[in-house]
Amino acid sequence: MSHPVTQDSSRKRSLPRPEADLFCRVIDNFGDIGVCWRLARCLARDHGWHVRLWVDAPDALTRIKPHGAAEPGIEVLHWTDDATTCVPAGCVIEAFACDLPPAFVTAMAAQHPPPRWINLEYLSAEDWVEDCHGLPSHDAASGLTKRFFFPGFTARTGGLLRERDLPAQRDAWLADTAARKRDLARLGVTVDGGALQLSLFSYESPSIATLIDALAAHAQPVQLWVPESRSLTVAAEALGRALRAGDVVRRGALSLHVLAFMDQDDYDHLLWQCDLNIVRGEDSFVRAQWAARPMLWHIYPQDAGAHLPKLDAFLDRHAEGLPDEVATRLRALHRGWNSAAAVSVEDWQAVLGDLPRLVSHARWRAAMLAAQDDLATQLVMFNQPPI
Ligand code: TRH
Repeated sequence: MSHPVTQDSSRKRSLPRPEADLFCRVIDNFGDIGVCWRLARCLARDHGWHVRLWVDAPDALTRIKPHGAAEPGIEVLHWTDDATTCVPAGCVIEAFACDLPPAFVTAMAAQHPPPRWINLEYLSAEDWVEDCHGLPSHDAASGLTKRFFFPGFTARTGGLLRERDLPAQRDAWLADTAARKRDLARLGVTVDGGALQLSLFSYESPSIATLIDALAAHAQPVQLWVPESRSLTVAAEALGRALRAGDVVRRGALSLHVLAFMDQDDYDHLLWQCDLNIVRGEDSFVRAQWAARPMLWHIYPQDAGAHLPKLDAFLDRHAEGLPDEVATRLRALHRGWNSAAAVSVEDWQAVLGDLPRLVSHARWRAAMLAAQDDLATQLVMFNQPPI
């Protein structure tokens, strides 16, 4: 039974023909819908597009979408094959090769001219992305041409998802003590001014146990903020007790605070206020870079270490400009965290000692990346028919 999940579910007909149909299939976790929701918001807010967002698992969206008011310009629809019987928009975005409903592709082929069919790929820092970005692919069944859109870190890619005013928003929020305290208090975050601030949002990793040991032994008090997620099960094992939102556990210099899973905007606030963020996947990985703070990336694990070249390619770019010894320590931390090797307490102590240098580097990287056109802007330009 399909139940359209529209902003106004009482309305059967759709809004006027949208500029984009964006299809999202939730594989697991929150990244697929996290990226698609953010893209839809950028297209609507920064470019005035009306976006029809088709989601096969709308419940995943409710976890990350700011609660309350509808998002102007975005119509969220439950993607079940019989629900996609509408006139395709001028731009059809297939997120992460999710395979569009055949009937929808047939409807696309019946349009004259047909919509621009864009396949939004996963983000990678690898060099080959530049050669593949924008390439066409002929779909024999429909006779249509699909074009590949690769996010990336360089001018020869589709860029990174970023709201147009994000850097200014971030800096204004950080400068507004009252807003910061109010927004963080709502999340259960009370910052101890003398304590180092870290956040943890990773997959399961044996390194979480040594992170706890390293922070407990740290010379300075540390507050570790852990939203309810897959990190929590390993942290609970390491601490020998169950953990749930609202819990605070102290070990030496460390106080570990468990937070409820929050919406994307609130999670940005947590990232912005921390001194170092441990993130994962794709969207939180990008958001940590926009936070302009040091970070550790837990890449989405793949069999036989297939994810490691992607990790190394990112570190090659991310470490550009760092002193060699600092870059070496940051790589060792990433390699340890992203492999069975696990990270030693000494690895953590070395990188925590590098924080002042890593902070200035993170600020420089964020400003350099923000100088590039953001992904939604590039996609709007990419969508223009050839002259
Ligand atoms: O959840 P993820 O592991 O998603 C992954 C990746 O996207 C990966 O590339 C993909 O292959 C796999 O799914 C299928 O990590 P990611 O990408 O960081 O997405 C998490 C989303 O959750 C992101 O939009 C941030 C958001 N978030 C919240 O909204 N609230 C929170 O409290 C937290 C911690 C995260």
